[in-house]
Formats: sequence, C-alpha cells, structure tokens
Amino acid sequence: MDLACPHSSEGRSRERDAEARAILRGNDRGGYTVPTHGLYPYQWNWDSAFAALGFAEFDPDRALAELETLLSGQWQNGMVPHILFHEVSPGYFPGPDVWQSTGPLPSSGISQPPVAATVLRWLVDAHPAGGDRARAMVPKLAAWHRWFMERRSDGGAIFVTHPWETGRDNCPDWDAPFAAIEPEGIEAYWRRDTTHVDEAERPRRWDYDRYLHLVKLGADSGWDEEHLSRVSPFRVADPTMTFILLRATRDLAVLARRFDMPTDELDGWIAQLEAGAGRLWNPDIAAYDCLDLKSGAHSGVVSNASFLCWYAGLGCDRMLPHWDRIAGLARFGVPSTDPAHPAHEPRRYWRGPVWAMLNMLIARGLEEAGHADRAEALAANSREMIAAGGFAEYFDPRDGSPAGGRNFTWTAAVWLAWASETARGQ
Ligand code: 2M8
Repeated sequence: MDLACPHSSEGRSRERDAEARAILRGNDRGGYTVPTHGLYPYQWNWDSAFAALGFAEFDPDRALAELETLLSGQWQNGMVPHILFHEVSPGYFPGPDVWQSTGPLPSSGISQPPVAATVLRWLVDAHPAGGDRARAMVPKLAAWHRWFMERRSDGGAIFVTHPWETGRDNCPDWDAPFAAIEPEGIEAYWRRDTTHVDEAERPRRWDYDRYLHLVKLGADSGWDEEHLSRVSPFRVADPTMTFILLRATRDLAVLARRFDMPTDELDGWIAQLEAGAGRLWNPDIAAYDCLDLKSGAHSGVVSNASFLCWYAGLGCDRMLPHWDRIAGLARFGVPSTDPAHPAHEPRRYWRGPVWAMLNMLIARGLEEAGHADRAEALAANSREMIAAGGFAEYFDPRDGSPAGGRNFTWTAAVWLAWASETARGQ
C-alpha cells in the first residue's frame, strides 16, 4: 500500500460525496436498497446494513427503515435471510423459484454476515433520537444471533452451509471443500451475472454448479437445518461469520444494557464465540483462516476476513506480520486473498480484489486495538482508490482500477461513513 501521499486526491474526494448520496438514493427501492441496479435487483442482508450506515450520514430515519425492512423478512426460527425478493426480477439468477423458501417474504434459505447489530449500535450512538425504533429491533437481532448459536456453532466457531452465506462467494477457502463435492442433479441453468459483468471478474462455472447443488439440497429439504446437518457435504467454519457475529453480539449487549434489557444470554454467546475464534487459528501459516469441519483441514489462506480479528475484539497482534507483509505486496489494500497465495487472482471477485466495506470494518478494528496509524493509512488508501475509480463493487489491488458492478451501494455508503474527507473531518 502507498502510505506516502494520503491527501493527493482531496479535491476529487469532496466531489464524490454528492455522487455517493445520489447512488444511495438511486438504489433506494422504498424502504430497502438494492446493491446495484441490474446485477443485484433485490435486498441483500449485509449490503443493507452498510446502506443504513450511508443513509445515516444524511437521513437517519431512512437508515433505521433499511434495518427494519431487513428484519421484516426474519424467519420464525430467527434466521434473517441473505436475500429478500421483494419484487421478482428476471435479471437475477437464482431467484425465488429456485430457493423455495419458507419465510414471511420470498427469500433465500441461508443467512449472511450479521453486521446489522453493530450498525444499529453505531446509528444509536450517532442519533439517539431513534432509540425507540432501535429498541424494538434488539429482540429480533437477538433471535437471529440465537439461530447462529443454536444452528451454526461448532464449539463457538460459526460454520456455513453455503459459501454465499459468508458473502465471500468464490474465495479460495472453498476450493478444497468444493473439490470434494460432485454437483449432481442440477438442471440446466442460465447465469445472468455474466450478462452484466465481465466473466473474468466473476466466479467460474465450476463454482456455480456447486452453489446450485447446495441450494437444491436445501430447497429439497424444505430448509430443514436438522436434516441438512446430516446430508450437506459443505460445513466450513469461517472468520467472516465468527468474527462479525462476535463483534455484533458485543454491540447487541451494549444496546441491551442501554435499554435495560437482560444480557446474560448475550454474555454467554460472547464467551463461546471467543473460544470458537481460537479454533480458526492455523499455526501452519500463523493466521486465522477457514476450518473445514468435514475434513478437519484449515484452508491455509490469509484473506481480508482474517484481518477482522481486531474488529472482533480479539487481541490478535500476532496477525501484524501478515498485515505488514501484504501491505508491501499490494498497492491498494486489503486484497481479499493474499497476493502471495497461488490462487490469488487480482480481478476475480473474492479471489483477490479489494472490497471497501471490509476495509472499513478492518480499519475500525485496527483503530480500536491501538493501531491508529495502520487504520488511517488504510482509510487514506481506500479514499484514493474510490476517488479515482468511483463507486465500484470491488477494485484491483495492483492499481485500484474498478471491477464488477458500478454505482454500488456499499462502496458509496462506506465512502460517506468512513473513507471520504468529510467523514475524516468528522
Ligand atoms: C455477491 O453475492 C451474490 C450471491 O449472494 C452473487 O454474486 O450473486 C457477494 O459479493 C455478496 O457478498 C454480496 O452481498 C452480494 C450483493 O452485493 O453479491
């Protein structure tokens, strides 16, 4: 990362503020925000949490509405789906007909990283006037976290049954568990993503066959977690989920205390998650990575999710050597896959590109852990990248060039809340 010249793009940075607000408004579908027009025409779970953070910069009521709409799709068992299909759109595959979900709204049958409780806490800190609406969301968020702890915890390490749950769809962490899957029984399908974005920046067909095989398994079981735990070939504990849930549960406990609600259960989960996080430490590479619960093998990949350990509140300075090493390898950080790993591909989605919203979470964690210099360097580096490249879905770590979808909600949101000169001034 270039740490020498953090202010070089100051002029452009300010011009981008209005553009970012316009992107959020343009992607607003009334109570919820799509990640970007065309490529992703529905409400995605963690995208919405980031959208709320962006809206909070200029419309706090709208920010709360984003989270309320997300929680309106919560299943009876507490799970909050990764996609809510508010209005059917032929532009995205797989749609509600493939997922065959069982919740109150048409949805997918899996979840996504639970950033929402943390965002809610940040919203309440900045805008205490929304307290009553925030209070009403706390039990719903607790029910969601309970679902993770009861259904997806293996000794406190949170596992996923589909890569899409982590949001890091095609990262190399899934290569070994996916190689063990023979994707049988899937019907012929037509991907729509490659009609919007260059194929070379998207997952391979090999990945999609396996994504759809796992969706079919879930749909055929009526999304019965009990049944799936016996038949699913995919069960991987992951730092994205474990670290984000740990952080979010800490923030939920802060909110619960503020609203005079009990926290015993939340405190118990925090202790379990702290223990589970320890299981994601891979001594062979001296880093946090994924743990395949089927094979018992670590993935051996340092990813941007590995660096969420500070955000999770873990004293994890033993990750600093990787941080400093990778900063020397990539002009723009944080690459989603270690550039020194043989599977790194700088423009293919989660196999190398930089994701601005993860940068924000990583920087918050670094700052809280006393590494303000590294946090500020990452903010300056991200500011330069977005100021030059615009509000892309993700960016090439070699030169910061934009990749994937454009006019992207979460990039605009974290610009307003964190990366811009304006946010820095605050
Ligand atoms: C990507 O995932 C979706 C499937 O959920 C897709 O590629 O079709 C991921 O980047 C995910 O993290 C993100 O939430 C979603 C919408 O931005 O797109």
